[in-house]
Amino acid sequence: MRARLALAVSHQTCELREVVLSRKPAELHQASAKATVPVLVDTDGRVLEESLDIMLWALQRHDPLQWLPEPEHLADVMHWIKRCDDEFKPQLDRYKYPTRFELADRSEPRNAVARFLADLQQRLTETTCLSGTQWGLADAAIGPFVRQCAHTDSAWFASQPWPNLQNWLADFEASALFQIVMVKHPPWQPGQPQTLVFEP
Ligand SMILES: N[C@@H](CCC(=O)N[C@@H](CS)C(=O)NCC(=O)O)C(=O)O
Repeated sequence: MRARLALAVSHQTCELREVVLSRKPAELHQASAKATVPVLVDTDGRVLEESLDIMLWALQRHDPLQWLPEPEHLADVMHWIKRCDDEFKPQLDRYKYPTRFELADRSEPRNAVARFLADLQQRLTETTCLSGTQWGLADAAIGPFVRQCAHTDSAWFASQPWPNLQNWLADFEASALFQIVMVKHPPWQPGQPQTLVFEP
């Protein structure tokens, strides 16, 4: 979803191939040995296998809303994204699927995700958006995971003392871009007509 957000905001016309992870098509394995999603295959055959790389690829081509940080803010923005990916996301998986991790309940991963969310709340008391004064790379990279976390137990998330974070998430979910990237597509099948998305 973070990759789709950047591709959509930068209006990169893409052929979208929706993948069901339990039925990965051979073409995904051929493009990427890692075979995680998302994968982007550029017109020159270059393959990008990390969602953040896809975001940067798209925004470096066209960045009409100036999502890419100014050089002086780059380290800060990348620091938040790295914390999200390295610290928060693994705990989010444990929080979402406790039985897969042989946890008796959600309490322990909940405490872990709450620490990061509380830091985001604090950040959002200092700046309007995670990226600074306007929505940008950090917001788009982190927003989808905060959303997953919030929807795992909506009542718990709503009951936390995080008004800035709750409003930030609500604004994201109400945005036009969110509606665009949430459009559902049927799983891709070989030979089907191209599904073009994010055209200017
Ligand atoms: N760091 C990678 C993570 C990619 C990833 O793990 N994607 C998940 C879905 S969100 C996946 O493809 N899981 C299926 C699998 O690993 O087989 C990125 O951000 O692109």
